[in-house]
Amino acid sequence: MLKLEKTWRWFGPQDKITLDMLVQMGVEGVVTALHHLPIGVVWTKEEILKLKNQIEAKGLRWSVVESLPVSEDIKTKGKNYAQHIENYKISLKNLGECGVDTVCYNFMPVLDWTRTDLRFKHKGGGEGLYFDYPTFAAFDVFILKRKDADKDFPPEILRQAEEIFKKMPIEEQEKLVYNIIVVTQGFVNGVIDGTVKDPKKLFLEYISHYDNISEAQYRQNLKDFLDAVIPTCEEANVNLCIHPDDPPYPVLGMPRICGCADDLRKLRASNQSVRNGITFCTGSLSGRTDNNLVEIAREFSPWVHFIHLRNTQHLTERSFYESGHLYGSLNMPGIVSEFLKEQRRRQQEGRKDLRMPFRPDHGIRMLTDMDNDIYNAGYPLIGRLRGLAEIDGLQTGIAFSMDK
Ligand code: DNO
Repeated sequence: MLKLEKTWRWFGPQDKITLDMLVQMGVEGVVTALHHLPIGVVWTKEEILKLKNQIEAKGLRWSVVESLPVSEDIKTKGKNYAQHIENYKISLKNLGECGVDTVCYNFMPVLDWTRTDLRFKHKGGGEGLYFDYPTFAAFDVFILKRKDADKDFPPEILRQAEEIFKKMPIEEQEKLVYNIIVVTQGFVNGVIDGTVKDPKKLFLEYISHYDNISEAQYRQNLKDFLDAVIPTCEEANVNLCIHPDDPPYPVLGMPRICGCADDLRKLRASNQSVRNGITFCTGSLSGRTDNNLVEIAREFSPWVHFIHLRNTQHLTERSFYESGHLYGSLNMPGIVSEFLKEQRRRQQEGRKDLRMPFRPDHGIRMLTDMDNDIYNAGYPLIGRLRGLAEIDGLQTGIAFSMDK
């Protein structure tokens, strides 16, 4: 029975969740990266094969690279632009020659994903990630004190932000800075790590690199990046797939250009190779209540090379918490059905890329996840295992009735 490949994000040999554990859990493909290498350098075949052999020795496949990070110099056309593009191309070529064929990246300025609370209490006792828009405004306007930040928020949100800020003890403010600028970024190859003395200052400096980059210019930068690397993907048989912006609209005065159907249309129009693909991240795209995810999945499924599945519960138009995998504001059966249909279409068309790897994205911290602090924020063992099992059950049921 044709089903989406079951994958799991593994943070490499340091990860407390071992490859043996993944085998036990029924994982088929591993999603990982050369996490120990700094952004911008070449991934040599030797390094790639070292990790790949480790994965394959357990009977698993290195299914997706998440991520081959795009440096700030590439995004902003900074001084190392040409060198970093060249290195990116070599890394893609090396990955392809080593048989790793799917590469995820994002094009979010400075920040990757953003949350205001990493331990939001659920009714049942579990904990998960939370994005509260007024708290984020409080961070931007009153804590970071970014110039003109107040102009970016509606008056009612600003009023709430001020209230929140007034009641926020200094330790809470520091925690918010840490949550937004450091901890969610570090393990995903962020530009600022925990060793930096004054993260706010450095962060504002990075933000200032975007002062003169308009949305149109930023789209052009993405197109230039794609036009430079996609020919290498074609030669090396590598599918590149952009991760949507999270949250999917501009934040901190910088452009964000991959957050809705229209953005994805522009992305596809800018370079029409099938290698110019998409990581369909339900959680990220759901950060806008006007995004209809089933429709977006239907429209773009031919170019989706990788799928992140998780649910969110909307609280207001822009605030939400991550509610596990099956239950929440999103129609998960509808979304999964679209990809199972796409798999069958690909089979009929004779396409080779039938795996369509999905991973349970994030998870609720629950049960023995609570016993210690050994997992990356958003990536607990039990919460994700529950998501893997739920989605696999869902897809098995749907695939069974489709093929009957
Ligand atoms: C968050 C992840 C992202 C993703 C990158 C891809 O949990 O989905 O950090 O890995 O944006 O480059």
